Amino acid sequence: MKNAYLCDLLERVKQRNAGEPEFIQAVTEVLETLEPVADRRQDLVDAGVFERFVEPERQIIFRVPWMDDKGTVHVNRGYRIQFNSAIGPYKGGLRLRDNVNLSIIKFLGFEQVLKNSLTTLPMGGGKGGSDFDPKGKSDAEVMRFCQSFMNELYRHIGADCDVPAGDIGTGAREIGFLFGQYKRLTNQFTGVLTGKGIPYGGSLARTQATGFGLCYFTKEMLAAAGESFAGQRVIVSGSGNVAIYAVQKATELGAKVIAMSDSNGYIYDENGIDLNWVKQLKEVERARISRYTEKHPEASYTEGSRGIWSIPCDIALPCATQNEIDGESAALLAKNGCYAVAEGANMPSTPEAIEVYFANKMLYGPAKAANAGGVATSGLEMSQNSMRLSWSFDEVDEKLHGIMQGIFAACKAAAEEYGMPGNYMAGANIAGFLKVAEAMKAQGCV
Ligand code: NDP
Ligand code: 2IT
Repeated sequence: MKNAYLCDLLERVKQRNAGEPEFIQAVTEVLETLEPVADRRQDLVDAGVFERFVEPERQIIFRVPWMDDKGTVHVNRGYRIQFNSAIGPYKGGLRLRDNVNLSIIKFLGFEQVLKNSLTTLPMGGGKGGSDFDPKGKSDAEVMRFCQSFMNELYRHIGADCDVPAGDIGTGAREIGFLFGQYKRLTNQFTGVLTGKGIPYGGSLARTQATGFGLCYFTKEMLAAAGESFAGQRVIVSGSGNVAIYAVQKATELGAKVIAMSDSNGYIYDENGIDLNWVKQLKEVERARISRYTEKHPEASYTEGSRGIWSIPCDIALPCATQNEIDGESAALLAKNGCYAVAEGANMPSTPEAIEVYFANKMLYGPAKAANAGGVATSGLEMSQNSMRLSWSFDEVDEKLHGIMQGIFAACKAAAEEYGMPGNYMAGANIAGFLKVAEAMKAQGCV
């Protein structure tokens, strides 16, 4: 990066947020790709938009005490980062995972601002969560945690203020408990959370949306290069909400998905993954992916989730977590003939991995564009809640499809306009940023 102003800003971000490696990683990538914007748009520099853009509007950290089934008290830490409200209420998921910390929630909130802008819907960006992991807890323990979490969070959120949703560890069960407690505390039935169950205001197709949207985006990216999913060998990491519906849609589009994983290890099934069995294991039994081979002894299970990237494939869809593909894994993918990576997870590729993609002229669909279908459909859930109406599955799916096509077109156009054709990472960052930046400038120094 040559732009002295952005170099200086990045230096200050690093100093001010020392000890937050994920946040610094996300900001570094974005500022580097925004260089041509800063070069051309002195007005945005003068309005302090870049400085304001990298500082969250509000950061809330709170104690979450809860009691387990044996009567022992536990104390977790809750977070909600309200990053940017220039184009709409704060919007973004809640992550429940033992490794959650301020750095992770801030990077997610920062990326969410750009992602939500790309959807074209009126949503600002935020993220939250806790270092509580629902894995291995009883339903009653999860409920008590969620109620305690909401006992503090409710005062900071609202349908026109901040609308949380799911992320890692937060699925329909958790959203239900959170919604119930919000309603009890406020005596209001509003669209304050998305990802709700269908009987109480959820949107059809929200469960499928991130995985389906990832494949709709990837389909566009492949088509622009004269390729398609048909007959391709695909690896999908993870076996949670995003991964499962990415496998379903990629298969519907003609691909053969040969591997999936969880945080313990990966399965490899040359016959194509039996998704109904994975759904039974993961969605119903909350079991480990290692049990896949009980029904498919011809498939293999290997301990350690990173090994999944050593399997030869054409297309890789990382759908587990941040930094799951490092430079070494990316080099293996390239060496084995993988020509496209599209990200269902947030920031799954390290900067070194991204360098490998570009050096090998691979197609690269960055998370904030490729996985925006989840939050886009959350936006559609908000619309339905506001209208007190609900749309059919096909109606929502069709809108999602159109939004993902629009996001790809916007990334492609911005990359070309700013002299980096084919660089959808730069295109996503620039297109997402410009809308938020214009709104921030118009609203003055706030
Ligand atoms: P889930 O909790 O449903 O599934 C997460 C999956 O990733 C599980 O298979 C989990 O394995 C695995 N995983 C989680 N953490 C790690 C880790 N540290 N190392 C290896 N594997 C891990 O979450 P989602 O499917 O909702 O989220 C997956 C990714 O997609 C996240 O990056 C999330 O931010 C992103 N995303 C989610 C959206 C949504 O709508 N849900 C929208 C956009 C992005 P295990 O079972 O062992 O925990
Ligand atoms: O990372 C994400 O975009 C999500 N976890 C979904 C957020 C949402 O508000 O639906």
